[in-house]
Amino acid sequence: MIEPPVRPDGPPRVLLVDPYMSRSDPMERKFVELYPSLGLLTLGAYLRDHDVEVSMVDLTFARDLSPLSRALRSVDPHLVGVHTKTLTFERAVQIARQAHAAGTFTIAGGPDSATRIEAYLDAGFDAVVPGEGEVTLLEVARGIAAGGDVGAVPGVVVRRGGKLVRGPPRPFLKDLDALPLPAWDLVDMDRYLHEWEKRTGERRAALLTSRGCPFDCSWCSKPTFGRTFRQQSPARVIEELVALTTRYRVDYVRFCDDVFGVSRPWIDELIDRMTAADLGLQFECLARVDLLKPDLLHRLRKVGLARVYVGVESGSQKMLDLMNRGTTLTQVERTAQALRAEGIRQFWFLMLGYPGETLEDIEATLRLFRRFSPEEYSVSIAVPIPGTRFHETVKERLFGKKRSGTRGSGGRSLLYEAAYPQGLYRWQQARFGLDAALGRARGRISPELARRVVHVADGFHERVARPLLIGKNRGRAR
Ligand code: B12
Ligand code: SF4
Repeated sequence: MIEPPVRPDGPPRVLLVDPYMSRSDPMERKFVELYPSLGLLTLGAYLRDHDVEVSMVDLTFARDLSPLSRALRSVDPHLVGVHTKTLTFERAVQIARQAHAAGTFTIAGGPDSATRIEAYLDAGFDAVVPGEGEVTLLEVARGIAAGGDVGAVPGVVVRRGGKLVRGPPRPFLKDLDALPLPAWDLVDMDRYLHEWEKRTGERRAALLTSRGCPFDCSWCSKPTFGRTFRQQSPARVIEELVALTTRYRVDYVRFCDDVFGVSRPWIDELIDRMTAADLGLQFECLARVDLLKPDLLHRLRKVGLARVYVGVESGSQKMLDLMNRGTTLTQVERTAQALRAEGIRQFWFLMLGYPGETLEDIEATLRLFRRFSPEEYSVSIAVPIPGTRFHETVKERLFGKKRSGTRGSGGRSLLYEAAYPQGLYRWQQARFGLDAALGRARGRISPELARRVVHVADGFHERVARPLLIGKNRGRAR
């Protein structure tokens, strides 16, 4: 634990760090969409509004940690605050070490440290903020700059004498409209926009209109905001969209909310305001099939909705119910049809290997996928994230320590003893891949050829792959 240095030299100086490095992550780079961390940009803006000097090291485009060493020298911060995701744990720890070597207090926040507080404190961080960060970080920054102890600040966790010491709970912000616009100038926005322009021809940026999610899917980890849900007003959202279009010539935005458009009156007002503002934007969002009514999709398309991420998850109603998803196959079908009719691209999330799933359930998912042939999709092997009901259900059946975390699986490895061996799920993923490839080839190959390929692949599945791959667990739905 670093003793907070007494530096009665002006306002607190905070250095925020995003440890994600796209270059050192060649496997993920293909899949990860590059946007600066909205959490850090909002934290930075909030601190600045309260007279804190804020700098940021965004490692997204960096090759090594040299930008951090430079910033530690030039900024001489009172405190280094690191955003954490499971993927970046090791780098976060290296950052804490470098900051300590420079005599600086280190604090971790974000989804990974929120679920593994002790791991971060054990690895050398002085404190963790597992919840909403704005007010807590401000109070910590002021406390550290004044040379005080921050162990009792609400929302902070530290280790004292080997024990975890938690400050009192930090209430959630009541009014998200009171938050300033993200401090985009803290990162290299030109570089992000340039990368997007190169890839898609569009200048893309991300924004959030809400925090949290009121639904309760049993595999979903919501470490920071839990089941709480707060929204900005549609007017505040328009203010942010106008700023992005005028300052950065953004022409495509991603609404990064956990679920976009939870409230129908809210989204109707947003659409009215977007129509009036006439920003010429296209946009994408993640939404639920129970909320995406056809008339709403029609209105959204008219104001620029180009693509929707939909959590379809399974083609079996039994599985949707086991996941506590709260959606029906009828809603999935209605939404998929409406999206197709409106010409909006659909990206489906599908999941295999959830407890209770049989081969017949997987076939039902494949049939649904074939019927609607979404433009994009991801089919992952279910990942039991600590803290979720799914994890609770299978925690006695997790594979060895290395595989039991959420780390590195990316939905490609089986992390617990499920109904079938990993090879069976990988093979099923390949079957979805074949269908998707045939869907993409539509127009270039004859429908008859496509049908024959599917027929041969299904025959191979029935006669060879399935008997070979289900192994000893034949027919056991766990
Ligand atoms: C939008 C989003 C994305 C977007 C944009 C990401 C970005 N650069 O902002 C995209 C689609 C690109 C994306 C990609 C990925 N994401 Co993502 N994403 C989200 C999502 C839905 C919202 C994130 C967000 O902006 N939240 C709102 C802000 C305000 O909250 P916040 O970031 O948590 O920050 C607050 C607090 O945590 C805290 N805080 C945060 N940092 C710090 C630091 C300090 C010092 C302090 C004191 C406080 C603090 O204060 C902030 C303000 O109150 C979350 C789910 C969620 N609801 O959080 C998943 C989530 C963060 N993503 C996740 C994952 C796994 C990924 C990927 C690794 C997926 C992949 N394999 O492609 C990549 C990683 C990309 C990267 N650059 O790191 C996981 C992380 C799980 C984990 N434990 O690591 C989450 C939690 C989803 C989940 N439940 O699985 N993601
Ligand atoms: S999966 Fe989506 S809808 Fe379900 S609880 Fe998580 S964020 Fe909410």
